[in-house]
Amino acid sequence: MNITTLGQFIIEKQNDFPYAKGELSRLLRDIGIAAKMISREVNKAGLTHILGDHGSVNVQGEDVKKLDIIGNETFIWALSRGGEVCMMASEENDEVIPLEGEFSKNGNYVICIDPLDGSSNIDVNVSIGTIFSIYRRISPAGTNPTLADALQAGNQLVAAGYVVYGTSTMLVFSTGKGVNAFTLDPSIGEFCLSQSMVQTPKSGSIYSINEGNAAEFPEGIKQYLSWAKEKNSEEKRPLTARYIGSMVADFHRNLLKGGVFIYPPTAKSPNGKLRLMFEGIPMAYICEQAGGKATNGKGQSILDIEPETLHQRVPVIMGSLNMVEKVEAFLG
Ligand code: AHM
Ligand code: MG
Repeated sequence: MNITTLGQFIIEKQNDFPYAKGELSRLLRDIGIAAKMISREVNKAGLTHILGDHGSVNVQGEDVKKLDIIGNETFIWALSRGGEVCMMASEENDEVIPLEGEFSKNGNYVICIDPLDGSSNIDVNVSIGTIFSIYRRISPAGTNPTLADALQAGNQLVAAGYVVYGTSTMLVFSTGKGVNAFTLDPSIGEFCLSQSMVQTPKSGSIYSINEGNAAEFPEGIKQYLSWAKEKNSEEKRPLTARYIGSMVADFHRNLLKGGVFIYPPTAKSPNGKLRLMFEGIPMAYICEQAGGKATNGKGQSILDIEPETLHQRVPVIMGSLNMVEKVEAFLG
């Protein structure tokens, strides 16, 4: 049988990992466990209206929690046990969360996480995701971690990835040597390697943007959208519009098929909607590791932005190299 489980892959590849190999291996394994637990909860989410909605008490007399809260708590639990992570920052929490496991203070890593991205799709059985990024702490091990340990630019990342809860559950991550994708086989409860060294096509036909906001987009984006819809068979236009409204799912499709994902500034959100630490940086890292490009539309790579606050937002143009450069050309 030609199957490589996540556990086997991590052990086989750990010589490629930066820093102390065993620590990052254990950390990635813990992320895999948390992802499987969240996947289980996502799969039974449709039953919550039978068992009780958020804020109510279900038939077993337990409080029913929102899936994003469950996701957050699952990661805190999974990462507190191992002792590799000293601190977590989450889209769900205003402040950083120092972990309180017995060995956490000695942990060398900080993790930033969006435990359940695509909240508008949670209740309607449409794909959602988890996004994570892993940094080496700056403060010395054994001391209390600080906000500065989390506020690091994407070019300092040790690893990043996402989980997409779609028709199947997939874990896609990079430790800086390419992108590998694993699919959860529920019959054996293991993530199995399904695509190694993923490369995104240099060009594609898909553009993904919430065009409902078009009236508020920068002029260059409006012009790009008109160009994308023009008929030009030699240049394979019009392009194809695809937008789920879950960044992980939109990004994952474009990564495999070739496309560009755009969340531009709008009059209402001058820095766009997506968060630099929890969505912009980790997805930009995967994109670039797969041969794509990720920019803020102002000539700066998302990975080079120095974060100032935990929840700051960033405009995003990411995906196939040629398609991102085309959008940039319209922005001037
Ligand atoms: P969330 O973190 O509240 O779920 O918001 C992030 C999501 C992304 O997954 C998605 O790309 C975007 O919001 C969609 O926003 P919009 O509905 O404005 O198009
Ligand atoms: Mg989010």
